[in-house]
Amino acid sequence: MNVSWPGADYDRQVELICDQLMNAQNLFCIAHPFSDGDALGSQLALYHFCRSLGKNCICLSFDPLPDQISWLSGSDQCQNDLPAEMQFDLAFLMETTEARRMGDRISYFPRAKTRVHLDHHVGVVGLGNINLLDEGASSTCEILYNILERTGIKLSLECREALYVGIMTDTGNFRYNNSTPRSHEIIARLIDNDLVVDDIYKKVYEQTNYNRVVMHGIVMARTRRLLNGKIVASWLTLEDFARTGAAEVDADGAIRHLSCITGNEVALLFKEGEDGKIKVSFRSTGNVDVMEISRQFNGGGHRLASGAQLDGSIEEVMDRVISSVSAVLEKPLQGDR
Ligand SMILES: [Mn+2]
Repeated sequence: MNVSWPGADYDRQVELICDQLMNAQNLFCIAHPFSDGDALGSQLALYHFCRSLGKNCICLSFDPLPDQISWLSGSDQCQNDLPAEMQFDLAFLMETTEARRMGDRISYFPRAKTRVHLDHHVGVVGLGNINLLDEGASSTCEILYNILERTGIKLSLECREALYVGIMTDTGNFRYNNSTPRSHEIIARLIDNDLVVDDIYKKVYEQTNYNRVVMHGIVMARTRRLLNGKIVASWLTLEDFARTGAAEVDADGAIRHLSCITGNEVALLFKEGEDGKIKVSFRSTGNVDVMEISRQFNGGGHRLASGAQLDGSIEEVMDRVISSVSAVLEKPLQGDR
């Protein structure tokens, strides 16, 4: 069930979680595959908070971390397994939008007596004993801040940096509409007197590697326009990755070069994966609900940004997805569109 900040229901959940957090000694946290700033930021913020109180907190992370966020303090302490003999009082499931997306990682959930699920995505079903699911929050880091604030404990610089990066990246550096008065209020408290925002900005947005630039160049050079430019699409094959030496994370954000083209309503990026599946990223400029479209292919996400994974060759998958998007765009305008 979704709860909104501020409110009595929200407060009740925060208090339940604070109780569990303050009484736990051994904790772990887990997030969706391929960490982004919010997933890793929320894990590391919890890690630093726990450490400052002498608690043991293991951050589970299984995939390579993108350079943009791997500099965060504590990243090098992430582990890809839990010690077999250790008992855990509490687990935090950060941004665990769907059990299905977690794959085998779901087997870690029962290792803790109590599980707290924090998420801000749309239509998430709680997987915890205690859930705090707030679709109005900018990020999971914002939800976690609301919990940590309630403890009354002063947050360390490392903890505040991790929360800052989560809110910053999920709001597109405070450009998106999820940059609410509340998220700015939290940011003000996170900055306090010592957080160096321009250093963080440079590390997150102005440092890139050669492979990433080349991959983004390939995506841009291949851009195709369909339906009078309402759809723009591009693709990356396994051969592109092999030839350039780029990793999957280097393609992150490449879709932005497509979605900013004037007249575009839906941008699509198709990527061949090592597992033989084709990963499709959808971005809408506002009129089209791309979450609905990606659901046709068992995907999900947000109204304006979503994804799915399909079987088939890249050509077949492109045809199928482009047909579905075209069908939506060619429908006569509804009153609510
Ligand atoms: Mn998030």
